[in-house]
Amino acid sequence: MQMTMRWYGTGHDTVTLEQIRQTAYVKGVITMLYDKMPGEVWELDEILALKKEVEDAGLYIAGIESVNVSDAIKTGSPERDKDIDAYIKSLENLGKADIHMVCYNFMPVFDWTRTELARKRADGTTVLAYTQKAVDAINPEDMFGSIAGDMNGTVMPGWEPERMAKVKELFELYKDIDSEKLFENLKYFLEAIMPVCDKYDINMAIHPDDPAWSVFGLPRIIINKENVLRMMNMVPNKHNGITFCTGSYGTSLKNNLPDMIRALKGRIHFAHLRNLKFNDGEADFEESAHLSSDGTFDMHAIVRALYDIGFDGPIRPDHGRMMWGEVAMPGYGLYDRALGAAYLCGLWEAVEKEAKR
Ligand SMILES: [Mn+2]
Repeated sequence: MQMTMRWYGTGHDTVTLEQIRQTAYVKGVITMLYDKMPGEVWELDEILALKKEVEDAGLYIAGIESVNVSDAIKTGSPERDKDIDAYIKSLENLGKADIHMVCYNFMPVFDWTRTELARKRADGTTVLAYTQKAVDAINPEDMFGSIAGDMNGTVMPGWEPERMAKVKELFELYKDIDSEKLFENLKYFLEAIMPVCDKYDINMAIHPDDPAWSVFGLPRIIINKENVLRMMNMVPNKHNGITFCTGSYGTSLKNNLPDMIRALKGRIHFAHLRNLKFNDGEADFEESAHLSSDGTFDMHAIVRALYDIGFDGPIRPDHGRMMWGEVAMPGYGLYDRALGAAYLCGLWEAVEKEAKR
């Protein structure tokens, strides 16, 4: 296991590499070239400059989150081959820079959906939250406007204002895309990129859809064990793997997280660990502290399952609460993610020492 933290890059993140290194728990970062649009090539010199900056700070790049997949690839439009060529070139350059894990997602239109970015808890911290009622009451075009005021002046990946200004057109693009078509387009994409992944030993780690059900009538496919196994089996290559995000799979209480981890052994290349607290069935949940007792998940059982399958990839504490007066991108402040990293390292050490006794 490698404990990491997501870092958006100088000028984009309120957290510095020095602060991350000083946590002592976190040795690596998960980062990205922030300004790259889907379909654009990640040039080798840009990747190497990012790598040098991280290494000069005493850390290393444990993986990329994300190299984004274009709408042309997701919808299977005629321009997709050009975008896939660019994607392959980016992977090749990452491989040459000795980076071997890439997270991506295949979600239509919205990368993830929360209806509140700053729900106030009783202790004064704020958290991201979701209620189905709020989604049902809103037009997709108004989704961005309803949460934009809570972004603390940051630009949240997947929710770029330029992209959100075109939501109507985006919905138009996806109007004939159902789950089957999306699976087909994912297969086409994966088959095209596997050779370069084999050549440079790059583990592709698809991020699950969040929440794990259809919103606004858009298809969602990476949502449960059955669908993930289907995805893995349709392109049977160990480089075709997943990001196990507990906060995304866990939005559906039907998903047994430790059981899923055990079933997906060997193909989990990256883990996002966070806890959710359900307030009213599946219709209302908020992102609690990582601590098991603050939420609904048994974090010990999740870490235990990862340990048992021999997981050796990067883990990152996922979204944290906003606390201690910090102003940062919602979910991506330093303080609560540092607490999360410390807690997860503690769980890991305990599980490991117990197992070896
Ligand atoms: Mn995640």
